[in-house]
Amino acid sequence: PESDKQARGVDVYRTRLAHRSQIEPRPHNTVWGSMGNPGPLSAPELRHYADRGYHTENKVLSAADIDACLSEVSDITDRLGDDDRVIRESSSGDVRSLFAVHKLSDLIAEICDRESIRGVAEQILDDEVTIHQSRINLKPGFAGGPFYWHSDFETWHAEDGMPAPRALSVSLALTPNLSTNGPLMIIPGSHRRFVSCVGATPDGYHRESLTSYRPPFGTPEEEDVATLADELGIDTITGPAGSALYFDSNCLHASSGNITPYPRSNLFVVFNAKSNALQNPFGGTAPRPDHLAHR
Ligand code: 6CS
Ligand code: FE
Repeated sequence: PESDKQARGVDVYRTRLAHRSQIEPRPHNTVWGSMGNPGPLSAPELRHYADRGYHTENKVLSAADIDACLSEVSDITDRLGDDDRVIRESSSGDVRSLFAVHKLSDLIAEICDRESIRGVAEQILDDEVTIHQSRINLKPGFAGGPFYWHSDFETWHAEDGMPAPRALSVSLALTPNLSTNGPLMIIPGSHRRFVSCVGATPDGYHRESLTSYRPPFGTPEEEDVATLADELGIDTITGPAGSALYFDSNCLHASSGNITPYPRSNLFVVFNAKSNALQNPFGGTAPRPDHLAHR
């Protein structure tokens, strides 16, 4: 069984192979420890998270936090110009993502460290946590590009050497996330399956993957997305500015482009359990730079 394989140190999340394999059950838990772990979430909220793969909360950030974050981001992008941490839309040149924001801004570092944010991650992961990655995704009005279906864990396992899905993301809305401006879509319960992706990944691939609307590697087969969507449905995560979405690292998720006049800007913080420290990438590539995967 899977637990024996894990005990022998065999990789139970094989991906980026030449041929697609099946959709496999995830051998690890979603909520580590127990539903009685102390922390901000109630036991029913933890059970819902274990079942569907995410939890939402309003008013996690104040209006002052949001204004401060947005003005920091525009100062930082002005200052950095063409730095690797700044990812631009291939068509318009607008900023699409800004990585390592908790290292670029003391204010954002302080926000990430709050009980309502880091505390929830520690409760769900039942461990001390480190920040694996932080970023702001800006989806400007009229010109925001989509993000194709993927599991973040699949990428972090293959390209960063994250051993197990003992990690989660917190997405903090800096603008309203409307049904129309490219909100996150999640296949609820997909975090309990592992969908492997086809194709050996080239070194330096992150330069392409972060700007591509549908990257050639780390992208599940359409048939697999359809199978899971038919079985489990698709949830659209909307919420006012200041709301938070906590979601498992292995949820299949995506978002559409934004052609409304209303930007959709979110601060993402990825927490990884200390006991799940990065190893060599499981997809056989060289490790990605520190601003994408802090070691
Ligand atoms: O490559 C990565 O690490 C990332 N890419 C996507 C599309 N989502 C999560 C993460 O930032
Ligand atoms: Fe993602």
